[in-house]
Amino acid sequence: MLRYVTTNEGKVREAREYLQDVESLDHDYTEVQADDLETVAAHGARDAFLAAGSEDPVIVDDAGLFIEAFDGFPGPYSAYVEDTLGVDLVGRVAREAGATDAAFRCVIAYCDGEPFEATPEPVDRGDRRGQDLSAEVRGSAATDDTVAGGDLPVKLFAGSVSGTIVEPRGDGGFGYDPIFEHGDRTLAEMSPAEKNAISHRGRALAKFAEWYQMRTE
Ligand code: ITT
Repeated sequence: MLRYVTTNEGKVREAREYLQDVESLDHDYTEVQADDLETVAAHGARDAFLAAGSEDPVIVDDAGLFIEAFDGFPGPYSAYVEDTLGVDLVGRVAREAGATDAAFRCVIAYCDGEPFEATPEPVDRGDRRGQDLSAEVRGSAATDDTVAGGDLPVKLFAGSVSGTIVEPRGDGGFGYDPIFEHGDRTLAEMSPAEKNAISHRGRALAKFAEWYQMRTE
């Protein structure tokens, strides 16, 4: 059984549209401080796989709001900023600064303790930034000797959606959805299926679900 490791029920609701057999696992994995979602998600997936103490595969999803004129802030710090400033204030500051172009990004990290077949997707970008990743990009890095502790192979799936920061509207979704407009509606004004069809998470989940089906066939 695939486990979606998160403390956020909203994420699991969205994932169920793509994955029939998924259980949420409420494990608050240690979020490393990093300036990219990939690193955070990869660490989280390894941590959760080991903590779960079973053979079940896990996915961790790290997401964030990236405001263009603020150099991507709050980005990987979106949860902290939501808890401290709050969504409404982030929206107000962005609008007053004229910094309304933004994107949501989501990275799903998968770990089942096993290596992966060669694939065009980068593998295991978590711990070795700055080193030669070309072998990983070719898919050859996930060999048996990487299957240990912090070096567990992780596969990453990314999705993004661009939009505009607006005054809060709508009561669906979660997090920053009310201040993020795509087309003429905020994500909080969309049904879960409509949000999934265009969202960062929906796009990452669609890629993951297709790959996971092949892996489990
Ligand atoms: P877990 O880490 O336990 O999965 P979390 O809510 O902390 O739960 P993230 O760190 O990925 O998850 O979330 C970063 C922030 O971005 C957080 O404030 C979320 O509310 C927000 N966020 C993530 N996905 C979102 C989405 O689809 N729509 C709106 N806000 C989102």
